[in-house]
Amino acid sequence: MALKLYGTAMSTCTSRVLTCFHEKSLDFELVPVDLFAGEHKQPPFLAKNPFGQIPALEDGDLTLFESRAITSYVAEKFKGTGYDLIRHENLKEAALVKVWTEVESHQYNPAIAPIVYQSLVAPLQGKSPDQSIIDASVEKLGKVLDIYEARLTGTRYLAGDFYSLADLHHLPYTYYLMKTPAASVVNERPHVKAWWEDISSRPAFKKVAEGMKFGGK
Ligand code: GS8
Repeated sequence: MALKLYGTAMSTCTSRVLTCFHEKSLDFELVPVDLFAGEHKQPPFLAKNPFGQIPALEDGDLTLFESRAITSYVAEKFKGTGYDLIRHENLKEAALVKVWTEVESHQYNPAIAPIVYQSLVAPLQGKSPDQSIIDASVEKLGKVLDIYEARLTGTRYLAGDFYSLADLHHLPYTYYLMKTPAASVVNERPHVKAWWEDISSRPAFKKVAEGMKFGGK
């Protein structure tokens, strides 16, 4: 039975999982969830994720939510298929992949998400972007990216000289960030910029990015 992902292609967290599917060359079905109609807050979807957020995965009788938990499951279950995202044959490299996936989750995402929300989502909801939130988040993100710049001076990717789930998890939010004036925070750091250009040009992500449009942008 094919994997079923409930979500929408424009959503960052859904795109994270879709990119993983493409890296692994898996068959899957994307079941659309209409956020604008509030479908994610209705009982059928709440039965899949009680927190009422997309995406959710169904694999036979297993239901999962949390995009990063889903990608980890998929990368592990299909470790012999497609690109190895978790370095499953090397314990130390696998541990570094975990370190940098945690960094994305706890350092990078909290800094970048408010910039994307204020710049692209708030206007769609008829609200004006709050520049003070954007400015504070850009400063926070800059500090995180100073550490990335130093790291990427020594290795081509975050966990080492190999692309991994750690890099992949950054793709959707950074893709939207690069459509805003805050893109300078990436462009000003040469190793971060080269890393971004490299990871965002992988065919798996290019396919996913075609569906990532916010109000036509
Ligand atoms: C976050 C899911 C999330 O924020 C994950 O899966 O990684 N930590 C979770 N989903 C958003 C769309 S992401 O673009 C969502 O469902 N928002 C609607 C809402 O919260 O009501």
